[in-house]
Amino acid sequence: MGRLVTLGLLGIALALLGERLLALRNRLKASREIESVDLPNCHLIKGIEAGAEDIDILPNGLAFFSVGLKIPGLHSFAPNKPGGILMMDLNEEKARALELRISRGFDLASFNPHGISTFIDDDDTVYLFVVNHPEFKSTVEVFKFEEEENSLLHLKTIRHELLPSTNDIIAVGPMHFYATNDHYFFDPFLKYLETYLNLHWASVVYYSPNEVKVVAEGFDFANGINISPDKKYIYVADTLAHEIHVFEKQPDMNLTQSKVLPLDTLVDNLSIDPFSGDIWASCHPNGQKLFVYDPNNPPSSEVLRIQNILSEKPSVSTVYANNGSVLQGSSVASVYYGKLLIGTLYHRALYCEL
Ligand SMILES: *[C@@H]1O[C@H](CO)[C@@H](O)[C@H](O)[C@H]1NC(C)=O
Ligand SMILES: *[C@H]1O[C@H](CO)[C@@H](O)[C@H](O)[C@H]1NC(C)=O
Repeated sequence: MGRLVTLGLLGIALALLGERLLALRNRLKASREIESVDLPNCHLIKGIEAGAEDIDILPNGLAFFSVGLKIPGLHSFAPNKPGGILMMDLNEEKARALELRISRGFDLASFNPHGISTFIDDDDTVYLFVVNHPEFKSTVEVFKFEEEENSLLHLKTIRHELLPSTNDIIAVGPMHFYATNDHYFFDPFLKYLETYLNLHWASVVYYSPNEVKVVAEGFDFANGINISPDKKYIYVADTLAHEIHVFEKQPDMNLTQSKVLPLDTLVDNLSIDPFSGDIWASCHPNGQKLFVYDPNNPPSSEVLRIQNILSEKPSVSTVYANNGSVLQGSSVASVYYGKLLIGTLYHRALYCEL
């Protein structure tokens, strides 16, 4: 009798695990293949061979790239090289990416940059916020950009218990930002379990020197975050739920949900066209290929443009799609006056004239 009960329980446990595994395959869109959508005028950017996880472009056309991200379990083409921040002037005919110098005192050896965001203060000071994973922990580094010297002056390292697994960031002040946590847990095994069990414990946190608070939660895997040009709305990509969430920003910086846009792909970074307000979403059509790297069947890339997100019927168009023969694992797409930059998690970066 006891043995029958044990067998029964074992059967139920196996069925549950099987169901979770099947659900995970769906969340990863493990069986999705894509049709190519080509852009005519594109070239790979020299000097970026091992990922350009995030890109942020200043109004004057200077683009920042965070490069060399390493995450446990994720492939890397340069596992021993620390990460860095590159800059490229999009106004130049033959724009090239140059590495920015970082001020002394900052630990470059453990620099592992992820999401980035810029903020321009009233006095024109440019702050660069960088999500960093030194020894796979999460911090936010605040730098001041010194354009004449092509350098970054390190101002502050922010650590907080509400920022256990930070992914992306959008700055809203010189020491103020919203950030996504892609997991609730800090420990790699618990993170894995959290994702596997589909707990939906990922969150968005508001940080300021005076107040730090969770302002949205219940995400499967909160990833890219950005803000509308009028600064009224915050957009959050939930990668494993295949959604973009739209929140209205309140005067106290709390967020109230105004809509959720379902998509057929794993959305990574979101960037905003400063003029039209269109959202450019860089996506992973097939998450399985991204996490289980096979050079013969590499991860693909997909860039979506979403117009009129606040309207009844937002329009979603595929601007670029590639099976990995050119670009693998697109994680960010950023536009500047008819130019499109597409970065990837651990591969190269593409520069296109639209
Ligand atoms: C990707 O597409 C190209 C043609 O566009 C094809 O030659 C190549 O075999 C495809 N690669 C994979 C991995 O499917
Ligand atoms: C995604 O893109 C945004 C905006 O360009 C950036 O701030 C963020 O760091 C990027 N990276 C990730 C991992 O979401």
